[in-house]
Amino acid sequence: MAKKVTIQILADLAQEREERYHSHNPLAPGHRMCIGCGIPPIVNEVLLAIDKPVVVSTATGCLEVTTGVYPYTAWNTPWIHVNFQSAAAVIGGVEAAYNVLKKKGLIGEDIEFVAFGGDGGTYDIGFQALSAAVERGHNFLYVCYNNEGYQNTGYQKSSATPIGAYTKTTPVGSAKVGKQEPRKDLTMIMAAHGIPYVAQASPHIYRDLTRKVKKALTFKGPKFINVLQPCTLSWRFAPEDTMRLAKLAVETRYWPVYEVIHGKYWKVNIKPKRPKPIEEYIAAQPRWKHVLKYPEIVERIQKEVDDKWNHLLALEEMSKALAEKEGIDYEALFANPEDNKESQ
Ligand SMILES: Cc1ncc(C[n+]2csc(CCOP(=O)(O)OP(=O)(O)O)c2C)c(N)n1
Ligand code: SF4
Repeated sequence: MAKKVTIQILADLAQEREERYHSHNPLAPGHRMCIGCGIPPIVNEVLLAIDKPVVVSTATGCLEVTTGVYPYTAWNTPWIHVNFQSAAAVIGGVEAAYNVLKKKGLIGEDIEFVAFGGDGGTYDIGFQALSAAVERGHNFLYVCYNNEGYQNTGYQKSSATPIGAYTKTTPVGSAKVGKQEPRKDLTMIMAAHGIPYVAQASPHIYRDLTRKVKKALTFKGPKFINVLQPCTLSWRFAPEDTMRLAKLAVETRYWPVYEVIHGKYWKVNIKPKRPKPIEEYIAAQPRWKHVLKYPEIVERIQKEVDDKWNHLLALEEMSKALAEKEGIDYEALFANPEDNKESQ
């Protein structure tokens, strides 16, 4: 009897989850992203963390081409695809129009505005539009799903591609071994805009990502979250290893997860006690593992990782001291928004 009841409960739970997935999931199943692609969990975690109606804009890229193949759509929420460089400009325009309609009493409900762009559409071609939209102070959240290359067009390098990685435009040969330049640090650049909230996140720590979205939305004005997104096809790992790759990126400190409030207060969310060497992360990716034959390149990558990590820790320490000087409760600044709700 007990067994039968348990099976029924599990069946009900599965049914409920299924219904929730189909009725509330902002990005429905049936899109055409590659098996194991890191984009769908990121988009779903971000949008499921938002309790209000949402309008989404996306730049051209894998997310867009796989979710809006005419006459189908995977979007269960109002969605605008715009040209490659304009996701931030367009969501800013939509938010401005909404403000006018709200002022005229033509819209009553509160709506959130979210833009998604790949690293090509965010670090490179959409950067000017993004920087301008946040400078204008529009109230929106921009999420970069960062797969470190232009994947939709077959993997060309972007300014997020790491040193030594193979791409179609940074081949590996006797003259040059993959990409020569280090990754652009867009999260730092966005923090330098002094906007209310900036963060880095990883899809394998989905609770952290959810919390960051909720935290971001407690601020009015522009917010930016940069999420590392392992790309099965171009990084060339097995589809079941997506979250393992994301985890390794954090464990090696290649992708620190942290948040910045008003460009002033910094908090590193995860500090691996025994950080893994960068070789482990590199070795897991056929797009990159050729560099293991070149100790000087590995050393350069490890140095980049260590320098950035130490810089982040220094910023964290400095902001703690600053908060103290200003009489601000540093821990309260980064408190979980759900905790605040409970204590109200
Ligand atoms: C102005 C312009 N240049 C180039 C293209 C071709 N194009 C479409 S998607 C894309 C790559 C997008 O890369 P990214 O933003 O990193 O997103 P991902 O494909 O990785 O999702 C390119 C180069 C375009 N659509 N418009
Ligand atoms: S190419 Fe990469 S980013 Fe694009 S859908 Fe496939 S796995 Fe995802």
